[in-house]
Amino acid sequence: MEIQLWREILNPYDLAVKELTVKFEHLIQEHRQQGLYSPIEQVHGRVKTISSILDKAQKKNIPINEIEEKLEDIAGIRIICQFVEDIQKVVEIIRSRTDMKVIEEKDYVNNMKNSGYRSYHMIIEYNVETMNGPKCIHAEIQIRTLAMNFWATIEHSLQYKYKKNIPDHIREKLSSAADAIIVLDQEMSQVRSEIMDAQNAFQIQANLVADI
Ligand code: 0O2
Repeated sequence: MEIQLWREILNPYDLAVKELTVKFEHLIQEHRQQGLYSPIEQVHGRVKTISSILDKAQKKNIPINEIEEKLEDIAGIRIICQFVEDIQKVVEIIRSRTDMKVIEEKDYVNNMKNSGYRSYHMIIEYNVETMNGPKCIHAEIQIRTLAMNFWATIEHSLQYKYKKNIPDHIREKLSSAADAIIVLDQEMSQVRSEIMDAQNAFQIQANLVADI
């Protein structure tokens, strides 16, 4: 397929990623302006690269004309939370929104993948308005803690380095690191209320200074 045609196909996904990123970033801002703790700490978005789309389609035996229908993560949003408890709050926020429709959920937070990967995935339908009119696309929202994100980022880089064949001794290290992350997230949850209070007090102070 020609590069220009790919650009046309990916344009609505690019728009969706931009819009969704702004919407979730705005939620953080709304919470902070009201001196409230935000369950969302950071938001990142990306459109899958053409080579990554083609690799995944080949791996899953998806014909080229069915890629848009069957590959649900061409548009990807990653929401990073401070605490495990925040993940459920974000899930509920997304479920209750009228501008996106949840069509699938995968809970790898409570059902860790064999690799050690943990994250909550939601596939949504989202409408964008393009030059050619409205288009409904799929997007994947991954919700995870800072600690889960640390693990997934390192593991993803290793998968890339070793072309998905990570040596056993490194796999073992990743597996024990994944267990350590579960413990870390549990320990941080135990001091959650103290941290939330401290951050709220800091935010209120910052808002007051900004108003002066
Ligand atoms: P990229 O490069 O991040 O876009 P699967 O058949 O399991 O490979 P599927 O059916 O699309 O994938 O759904 P799943 O399991 O929900 O995984 C989708 C995405 O979750 C992946 O996209 C990764 O971003 C992330 N993910 C899933 N498993 C792992 C894992 O073991 N380690 C890491 N680091 N990330 C994972 P892509 O397209 O595989 O990769």
